[in-house]
Amino acid sequence: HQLHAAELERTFIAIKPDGVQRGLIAEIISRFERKGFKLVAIKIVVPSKEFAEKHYYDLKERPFFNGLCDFLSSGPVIAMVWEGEGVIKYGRKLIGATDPQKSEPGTIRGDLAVVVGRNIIHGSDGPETAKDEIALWFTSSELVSYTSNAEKWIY
Ligand code: RTP
Repeated sequence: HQLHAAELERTFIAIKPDGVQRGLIAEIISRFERKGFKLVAIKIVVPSKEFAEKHYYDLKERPFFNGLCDFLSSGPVIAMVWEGEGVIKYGRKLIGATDPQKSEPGTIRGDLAVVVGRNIIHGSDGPETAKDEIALWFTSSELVSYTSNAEKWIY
């Protein structure tokens, strides 16, 4: 596999079990795709509780940590890596505020979710987290480098 150019920003995005169960996979992928971001890794997995605890390690002191990890490991999750200029920050913008009651209409959570404990999607919150989360969920051989022709018109 070709190494990706260092300047191509990548973020980790997961559709949580509620988003998968509700049939929102295509809807969510479509929003990232139409924006012009590029999908470079994708898989469906049921994370173990231990794995969920690793993913949410930074929140281990929060009162909702245990319930959150139970929830993430309760069913299939779509794990993805998206690439593109500004994808970490803008991906968060597409997703909307953590609490769906506060996320704007037009965002994924604003349009499709109601409560914070069932907010259908996760996105890395910065470059360091993105790097760590991509490494936690994917091996380097699962990340695909390819040239898309649309890129020269969108980027
Ligand atoms: P995420 O990591 O899932 O993208 O969400 P986030 O950055 O927008 O929010 P964060 O503060 O990192 O919280 C992670 C997830 O924990 C759940 N949560 N529950 N009060 C609660 O019950 C509560 N607060 C947060 C949410 O599922 C949130 O996405």
